[in-house]
Amino acid sequence: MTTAPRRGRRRRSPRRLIYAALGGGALWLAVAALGGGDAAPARPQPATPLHVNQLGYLPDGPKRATLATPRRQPLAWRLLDAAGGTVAEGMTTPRGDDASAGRNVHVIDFGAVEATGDGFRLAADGARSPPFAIRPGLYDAAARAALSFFYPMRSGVAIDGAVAGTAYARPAGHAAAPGDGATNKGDRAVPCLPPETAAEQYGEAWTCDYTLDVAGGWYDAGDQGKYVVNGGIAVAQLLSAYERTLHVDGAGAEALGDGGLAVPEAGNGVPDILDEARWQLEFLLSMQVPEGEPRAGMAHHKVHDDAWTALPTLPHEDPRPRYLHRPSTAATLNLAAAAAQGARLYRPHDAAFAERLRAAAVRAYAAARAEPDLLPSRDASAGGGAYFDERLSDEFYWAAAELFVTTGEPAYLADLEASPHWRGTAFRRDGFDWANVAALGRLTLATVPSTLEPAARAAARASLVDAAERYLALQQGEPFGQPYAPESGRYAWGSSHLVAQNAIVLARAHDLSGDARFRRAALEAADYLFGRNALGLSYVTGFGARHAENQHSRWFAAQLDPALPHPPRGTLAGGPNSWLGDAVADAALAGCAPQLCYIDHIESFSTNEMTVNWNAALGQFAAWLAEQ
Ligand code: 9MR
Repeated sequence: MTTAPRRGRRRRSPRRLIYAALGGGALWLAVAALGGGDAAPARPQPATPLHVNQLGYLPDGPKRATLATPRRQPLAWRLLDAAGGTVAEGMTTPRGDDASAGRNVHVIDFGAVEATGDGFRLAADGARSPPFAIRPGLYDAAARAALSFFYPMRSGVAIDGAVAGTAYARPAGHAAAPGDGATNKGDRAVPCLPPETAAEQYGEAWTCDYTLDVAGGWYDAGDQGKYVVNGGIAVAQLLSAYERTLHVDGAGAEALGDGGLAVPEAGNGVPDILDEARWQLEFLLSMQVPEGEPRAGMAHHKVHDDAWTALPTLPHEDPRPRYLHRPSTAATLNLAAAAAQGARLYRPHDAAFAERLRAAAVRAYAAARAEPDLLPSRDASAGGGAYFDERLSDEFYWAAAELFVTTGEPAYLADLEASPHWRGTAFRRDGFDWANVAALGRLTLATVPSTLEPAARAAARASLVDAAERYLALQQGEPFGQPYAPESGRYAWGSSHLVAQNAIVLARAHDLSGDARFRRAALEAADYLFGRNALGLSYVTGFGARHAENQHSRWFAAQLDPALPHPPRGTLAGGPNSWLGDAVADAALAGCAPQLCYIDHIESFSTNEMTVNWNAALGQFAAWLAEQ
């Protein structure tokens, strides 16, 4: 089950990480993480105990910082300008022991400051913060970068250095046609798993007798798999960022128009974010089982290599065979939801494409209803993530919501009304993600005009505002200002995007209610992502004085090979993960308090990966931030 690393590589590769699937287990196993006598990486330490949003603060927004110190009494603080002069001063508010950081902390509130400029620092308890700005427009570049992240993630096409930046130019990955004899197999005619492999991974000798052209789409993450569930939520959040600009007065930051992003289609008359989303939607459509085949209309769960490849491996150098995995109801409903949403948004730009999306969504939804519990497998994790999910009521709800809003068909409304999510809350305390998607349906019902009855629409809106109240209350208990306090007390895999998701709910509640508390709460949530956290690190590459830059990736792998680039500016790191789950994290972080369970190391895939769904959350949030 272990994949041998490729031999005879041209590039220097000081460390290699090899994965094996655990037969019968969902976890990934790092079998050779620290080769060559490398010392285990040290436990990360903040550079200063005074933590700020390293981008800065908006003049009319909240301005808070967090100080870690053993001292229990209020302490004096000063705000210094770039020349070192005192602009403001005050006393800290002690907040006691913070379980998320494992430290005694104080909050500094300098919200009354009216000065603007760059190069401010806070000073307190003998410490100084990193520099930061107080001015408008702080998030414009971050929004553009976070949403331009997807282009260098494209599969099946050469990445143009003139668009993405010269360091990001690369040949097309997985683009070879059958018969080319290329080492890189290409996604143009991908077969289904061999039955003996399916028997091991799915418990049945499943296969198919067709191949599909599934070239295109985005690579998921640091690996080169393409997964319909994760790809679906990612594209849906990009579509939602755009859709908001159609329905919210004053929304419509230029970043979301034509020419706002670094994509090759800029200037074609179509909003760039729709150009980018289409690249992925076309891939999702290609994963649908063709008419006349068993399970026609369902979507294959995923396509990826048969075994994990070593780091680094550029997409066009991946030599492994790739297979379609068994269709799943979850993937089918993701396709239905994302395609249904796309159908209403592309109609003004390309009616034929919109119609293809609508028809595919209708077909997928019907196929999912016909086979409502075809699950992925926990054990299909050789060469790709399992994306196992066994609770599908939320996927049904999301798909029915998108189809109802797009088509107005009463049958979808009937399904919605019968869903356990129709009345219950759709917003989890811990944040929505690829496996928990009811929030996406609820956000659409609450914010997109439709033929929903006024009372039902009002209920959806009230539930959104109610969720925002709950995130606000969580945030008030967090001295670092993140609206994220998981029930278990432990931070999840991809925690940084869960902060962004809860912030998006706050932002959308502000859109609906105009309640300024929600706007301030969403703004303060950004502080955590950009450096006001226990590690004093911005989780967004290229933004902030100290930022993550070694996210787990097979091709943005500068840490392993200096000839390769770091992840692009605007890449969100997964962030602290209390469960750890890779050899580097296990060695460096054992016993960590939740916020400290993170290491900016390329081999720490459980704390420091990058993926399209996390960046979609960041991009949607940052687009809102840029507008403030
Ligand atoms: O984001 C996924 C997270 O919710 C799961 O806990 C984790 C383990 O199964 O997998 C994450 O997804 C990874 C996927 O399996 C493979 N591509 C990279 C993804 C991000 O780490």
